[in-house]
Parts: sequence; C-alpha cells; structure tokens
Amino acid sequence: MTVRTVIKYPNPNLKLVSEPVTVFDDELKELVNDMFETMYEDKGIGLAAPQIDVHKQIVVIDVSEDKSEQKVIINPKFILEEGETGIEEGCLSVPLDYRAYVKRYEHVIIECQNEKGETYQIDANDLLAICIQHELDHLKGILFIDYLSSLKRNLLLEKIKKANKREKRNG
Ligand code: K1U
Ligand code: ZN
Repeated sequence: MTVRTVIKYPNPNLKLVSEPVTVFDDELKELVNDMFETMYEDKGIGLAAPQIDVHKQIVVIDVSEDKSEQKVIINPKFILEEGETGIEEGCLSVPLDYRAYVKRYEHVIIECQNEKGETYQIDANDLLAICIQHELDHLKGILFIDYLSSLKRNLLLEKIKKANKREKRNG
C-alpha cells in the first residue's frame, strides 16, 4: 500500500469531472487500498480519487474512530436527498486547514458499486451523509469552498498564494 500525494487548491485538476469506472480488477483494488492509506495518513474521514489526481468515480469514507466503518463508493448516484443540516467542513485538498460552514442534506440514499463491482445502497444521516455529499462533489469538480461567496474564496486564495510563496522562499 502506498500513501499518494494529495493535490491542493488551486490546482486546476480538482475541477475536472471524473469518469465512471468500467474495469473492476486488481489494479482498482490496489488504488482503493492506497486511497484508504492516504486518507488515514492525512487524518481524513473521506477521500475522492481526483484528490490524488485520478479522475475516476471512486470515493473512500470512514467516519469511525477505529477504522471500522470503511466504505468504498464507485459510480455513485443519489436516490434520495432530504432534510437540512451542516457543519464547518474542511478538505484535505484545501490548504491552511481552512474550515467553513456548508449547508447539506441531512439524509441521503445513494446507489453505488464496491471494488468487486457489486451494486449496493448506502442510507446515511448526519456526518456520513455530509461526508458523502462532500466527496461526491469532488467527482463533479466541486470543492466546498465553491459554496462560499467569491469575496471569501478570493481572500482565501490570496492567503494560500502568500503562504505558498513564503514556503518556496524558505525551502
Ligand atoms: O474530502 C476530503 O478532503 C476529506 C474531508 C472530508 C470531510 C470533512 C468534513 C466534512 C465533510 C467532509 C476531511 O476528512 S477533512 C478533515 C476531517 O477529518 C474532518 C473535518 C470536519 C469534521 C470531521 C472531520
Ligand atoms: Zn474534500
């Protein structure tokens, strides 16, 4: 298993729309294992393939504290979206540990495939529902900061650019 590099905003590749998975082979299983390894290493609760610059409809999620609720979500489709909730979200692809409140559905049902190609449904509430929506947005090239005003997003972008310049100068 390998920890992959997570690409960061404003990398334009984060805006690409991911392609469906058509081949369910050992290479896919290895990619899924690498995604879990990368997510746990970065202390995340989810990771979408485009975040490691792989533009395929693959997401891994584990909202547990003991790595006991692993979910592999491939080629997902929303079946139901209802209610309203929200938390201060973060993203492994957004630098500076930036957090912001995002409004989300409280209850979602999705249909998807696992790494063997088997179709199944996930019925999710609360943090799992929020995480699913955040990760499935990545597959459409949407980041949680896209829901902010352009003023807030541009302020963040300036801060990130300054931090990147500082890092380059200091090595
Ligand atoms: O997609 C990602 O970059 C992972 C992201 C998932 C996520 C966090 C929060 C709300 C929705 C989706 C993270 O794991 S960020 C770090 C984190 O562990 C976290 C942040 C807020 C609440 C709970 C966990
Ligand atoms: Zn994210």
